[in-house]
Amino acid sequence: MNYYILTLFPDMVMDGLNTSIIGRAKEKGLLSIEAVNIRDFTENKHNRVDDYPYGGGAGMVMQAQPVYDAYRHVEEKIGKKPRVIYMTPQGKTFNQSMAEEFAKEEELVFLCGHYEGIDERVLEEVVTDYVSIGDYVLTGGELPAMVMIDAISRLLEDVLHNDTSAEFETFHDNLLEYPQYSRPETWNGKKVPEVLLSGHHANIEKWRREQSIMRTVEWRPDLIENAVLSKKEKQFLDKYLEERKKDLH
Ligand code: 6GU
Repeated sequence: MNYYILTLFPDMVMDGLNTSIIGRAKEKGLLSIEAVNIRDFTENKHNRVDDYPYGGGAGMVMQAQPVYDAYRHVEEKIGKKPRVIYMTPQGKTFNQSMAEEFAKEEELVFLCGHYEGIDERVLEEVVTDYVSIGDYVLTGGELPAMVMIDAISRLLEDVLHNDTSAEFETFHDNLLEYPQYSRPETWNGKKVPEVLLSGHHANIEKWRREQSIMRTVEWRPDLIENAVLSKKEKQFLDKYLEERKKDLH
């Protein structure tokens, strides 16, 4: 995977992505990240990238020309039209399925805006995907791009040590993860659930799935209708919802 980030703050993204697992994946050659400074593509003496909005209004708008030339620089380097993701609170909300879809690409270009946005004409010309990371407003697209790169990169082959760990976690089957316990067996007067000490793998698996189902019902009820459940698990869910309804009355 080769990531390109079009940004006014290349140090911010490069510093953030050089640490931890993503930094190690870079060193291992599993992915590459290049930040392209949009300001390097200005054609005016003062390297200005923004100007007043036509029609008036607050704030400044990033101009089309430097954004387009920065994009073209990347396109020429790659030798084909890449997927270009514009980070904007107006976009489609990023989720795990989108991360899985983006992880299939060979190149991804992230366009990070600032100020009140970017001239619409260049967006129409280059952007293929409009993506938000949630319903709140940020000062720029750099943090969202870093969030997305983290979520996508951990799905790439060999990036995580444990090659199965991405499969058995939160959002797999649209369920939240089950609770985890480690030593000691008793901490602060609280014991680890007995079944986990039993060594009975089938029972442990069943208990974990049921915990995932209950947790999803309690914490993220919006996910449960799309959960991927076996017939037995569906029965467990129905019974749990039934009992819960009684308890609430
Ligand atoms: Cl993707 N960009 C910006 N600038 N703000 C955001 C966002 C993205 N997602 C939520 N807020």
